[in-house]
Amino acid sequence: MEIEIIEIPKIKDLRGNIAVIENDVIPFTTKRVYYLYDVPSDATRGGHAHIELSQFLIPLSGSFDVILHDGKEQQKVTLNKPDKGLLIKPGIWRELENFSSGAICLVLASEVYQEDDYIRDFDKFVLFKTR
Ligand code: T46
Repeated sequence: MEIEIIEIPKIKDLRGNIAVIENDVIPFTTKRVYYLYDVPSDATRGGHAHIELSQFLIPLSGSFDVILHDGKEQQKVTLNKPDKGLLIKPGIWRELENFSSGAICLVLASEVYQEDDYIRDFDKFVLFKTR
């Protein structure tokens, strides 16, 4: 499985950095933005896949691990740089864990929230992938 890390273009000067997501930096138009914060270090978020939704996860602050499963293979990636985000396409199971103190995960999503786009049962996900 390919882990799709996208580097966000940035403008650096002595006052600090600006990272900008526009045009074709990510391969979808953002319809929703949300963020995870104040996540306890022993908590796990995610634990589902999406049928249609694409998302782009950015570690605005701190770090966390994302475990991805494509129905056959599992891989783990640590996000810890605010100018490097993770693209998660539809049909990928994801779990987020090991949040550092103060970590913030910003998510750009291709669709508004729809509960019927979620597969929240791993066995159903594996079945979905074999269809
Ligand atoms: C994902 C990971 C990274 C809403 O009403 N609107 C929203 O936009 C979102 C994201 C959630 N919710 C409600 C649905 C649940 O009642 O908030 C509650 C918690 O959502 P969930 O358990 O799905 O949260 P996470 O952190 O496990 O998953 C979220 C996203 O839902 C998911 O798409 O990939 O963050």
